[in-house]
Amino acid sequence: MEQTFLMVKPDGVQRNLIGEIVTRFERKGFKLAGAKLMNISKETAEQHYQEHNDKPFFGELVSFITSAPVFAMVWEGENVIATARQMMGKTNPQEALPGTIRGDYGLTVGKNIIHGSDAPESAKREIDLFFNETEIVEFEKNGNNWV
Ligand code: RTP
Ligand code: MG
Repeated sequence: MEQTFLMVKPDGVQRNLIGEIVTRFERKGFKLAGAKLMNISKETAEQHYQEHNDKPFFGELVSFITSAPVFAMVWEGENVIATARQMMGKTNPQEALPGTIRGDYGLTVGKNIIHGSDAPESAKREIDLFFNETEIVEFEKNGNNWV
C-alpha cells in the first residue's frame, strides 16, 4: 500500500495542532503506520530539504525546522501522497483554500504547519531518512475494509 511522510512542523506542535492534524487523516480513512515527536538535527534538516539548498530561503527553512520539536509520521492508504497534499493545501497559506490544513490554520509561507512528501520517490527517501524499519508498524485494521 502507498505510504507518505507527513510532519507537523514546529509551529504546528507549538500551537497544539498535532491532535487536529492526526484526526483529519484518520477520519479521511488513512492508516497511521508510524509516529514520533522529535528534534531534527541540522544535518537531517539539510538532507530533508536538499532540493531547496540553492534557494534564498534555505537557511531560514533549516533554522525554523530545527528550532523546536516536530511530529513525524508515516501514513498509508490509496493515493495517500497526492491526497495528503490536497488536504494540506497550497504551500502559501494565503493561497490555501479554507478546509485545508494550511488554509484553516496558517498565515505565512515560512510557518505553514505541515510538511508532506510530494512524490513516491521523495516519500520513500523521507520515510527512510526519519524512520528505522522497526518504527514502521504493519498491522491489520478492520476499519479499512469500510473505506
Ligand atoms: P513542504 O516541503 O514543507 O511540505 O512544503 P511544500 O512542498 O508545499 O513547498 P516546497 O516548495 O517544498 O517548500 C518547502 C518549504 O519552504 C518554505 N518556503 N519558503 N520564503 C519563501 O518564498 C518560501 N518558499 C517556500 C515553506 O515553508 C515550504 O513549506
Ligand atoms: Mg516540498
